[in-house]
Amino acid sequence: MIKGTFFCIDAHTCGNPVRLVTSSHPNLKGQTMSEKRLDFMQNYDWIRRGLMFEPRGHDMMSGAFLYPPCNDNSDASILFIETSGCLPMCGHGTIGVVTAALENGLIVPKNLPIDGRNKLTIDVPAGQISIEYQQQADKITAVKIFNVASYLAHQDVTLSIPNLGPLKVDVSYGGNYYVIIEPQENFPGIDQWSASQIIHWSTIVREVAAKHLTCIHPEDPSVNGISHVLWTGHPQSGGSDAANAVFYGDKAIDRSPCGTGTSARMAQLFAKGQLKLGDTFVHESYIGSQFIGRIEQLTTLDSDRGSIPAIMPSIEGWAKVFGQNCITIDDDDPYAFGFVVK
Ligand code: PYC
Repeated sequence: MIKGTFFCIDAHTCGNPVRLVTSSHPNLKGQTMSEKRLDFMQNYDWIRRGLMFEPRGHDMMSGAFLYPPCNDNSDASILFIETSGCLPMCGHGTIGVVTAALENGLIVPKNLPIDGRNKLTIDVPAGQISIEYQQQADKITAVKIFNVASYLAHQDVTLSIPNLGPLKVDVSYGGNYYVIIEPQENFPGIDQWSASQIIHWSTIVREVAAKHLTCIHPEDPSVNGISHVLWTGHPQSGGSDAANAVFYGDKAIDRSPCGTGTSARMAQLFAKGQLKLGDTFVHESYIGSQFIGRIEQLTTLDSDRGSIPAIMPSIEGWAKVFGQNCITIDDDDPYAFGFVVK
């Protein structure tokens, strides 16, 4: 029995894949994207596994469904589907989805440009985000995300990593929780480690961090857990302020500079006095592509232990659409729901 046929637009954001699924949307229960995400994870996760993992996807695959807006003042909603699960927020995914959707008439902005700036408001599981985009003829040339409130959750924690030694880390939130590791005695920087070393140590660091550190979003407990590891190092390209390699899923290094990772990194650097309100932060990916980050505003998050200082970051990047796909998930295929080679 065929389970489903999915039309998709394939794109990449600064090198990292984005598969926008444009048909066969499951009818999700809930009023908010946070509730709809939980319904998808409980009842439709086979779609994510089928479209993201091999043989239809690969280790880095990342995608999304567009849904109608949840709030009256929004233009659309996004549900993220990735090899790492259904993320509360994905920056490179948003840039790719907005580009592919606008270029194909799948989002029609409710409002005319304001002060010459094209704007959208989008509901995502982590909250409501604003977008500004630039367009030349029929192409979207840049997308800037005004992301959710981002904050430093744990500071200067020493983790004991078997066969590597102690690592001093921070944990920061930018739409997902990131363990952030800067160069130190047992880590020389991403420029000195191969991709396979980063992947090897990331799985161990994430496991150890998850055992020792609790991360629950103060305003939405369904957003919880350390999913990503962000390693830092010296930038290779001119104009970059910093470089990073973000590990996600089981074997992926983000080819883009990572939108939620860049937000988390700016929140960490702000909390440690190394960035201030209004600063820009050009962040470089493992392949040298760049996002422009900025600390737009300061805010607080309410928690049961009082208010937590946070930043409102923006991240700007570009995406290119390169193909269309019609993918069938047929359960007579032994690999219908994907596999991971470890
Ligand atoms: O850009 O936020 C991001 C992201 C998360 C995982 C991969 N990319």
